[in-house]
Amino acid sequence: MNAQDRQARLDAAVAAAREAGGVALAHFRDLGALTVESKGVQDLVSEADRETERVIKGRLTADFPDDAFVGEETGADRVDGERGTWVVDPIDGTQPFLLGLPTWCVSIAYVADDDMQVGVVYNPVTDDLYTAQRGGGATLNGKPMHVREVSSLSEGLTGMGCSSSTTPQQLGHIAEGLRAADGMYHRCGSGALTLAYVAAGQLIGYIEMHINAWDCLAALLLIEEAGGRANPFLAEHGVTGGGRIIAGAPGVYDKLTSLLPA
Ligand code: LIP
Repeated sequence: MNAQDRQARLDAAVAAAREAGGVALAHFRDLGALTVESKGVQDLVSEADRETERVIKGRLTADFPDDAFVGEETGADRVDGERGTWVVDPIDGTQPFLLGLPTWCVSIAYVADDDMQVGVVYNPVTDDLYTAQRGGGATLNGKPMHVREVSSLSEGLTGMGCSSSTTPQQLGHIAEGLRAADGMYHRCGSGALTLAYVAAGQLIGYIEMHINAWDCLAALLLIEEAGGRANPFLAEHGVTGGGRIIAGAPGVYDKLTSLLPA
């Protein structure tokens, strides 16, 4: 992918994230009007998710009609491995969103040539915009951001994700190992936003037994372009799959990996 095409997609992703973020924020300010549906254990959805995704998909497919699209709410559209693909979670952190908590975001990734090329994570509540393009570094609100320089889990907070895909035994194993290493966990309900906190140097790492591609691909690029390390999630799971995720400062990456049960 050339630099001009990559920049055009970054610009479009930022515009789409801000436009859709405004739509989601309006719903966030009027939660009582939403009908909440369950997709499973601790897995909720509302019309806010679907409307926000429609806004993003409408803008990006109009700007780039030859691109493919994967969205948490609308699924995979023309994904064939040959086209560039948008991978989108319109509201990551649906549960905090529906509870009126501020830790949710819009996550937009662009994947081409078997690699994440563009990543945008936007929190409309705080108006914090995290962006990265492959080879171009990572920014928070337009300023360069870098992962924290640490060598021990005791030097900061480690983000953890947990869903019904994580067993009680796996969660216990992770928590026990983290505490034994004098670490401490942080969970906000949005994997994308927590990963962005790692890229910004606020947390030192993130681990979860199973996360979906639309939750994490944008933020994984943020971390890599901010000097961090991550498991080869895209190679392992593609743009529609899911699985374990390990990401963080280089000095603690191996320690983070050791926390996850086999
Ligand atoms: C969330 C993920 C997070 C996981 C939550 C939830 P959603 O995505 O970002 O990593 O721990 O259980 O799945 O459902 O809010 O889009």
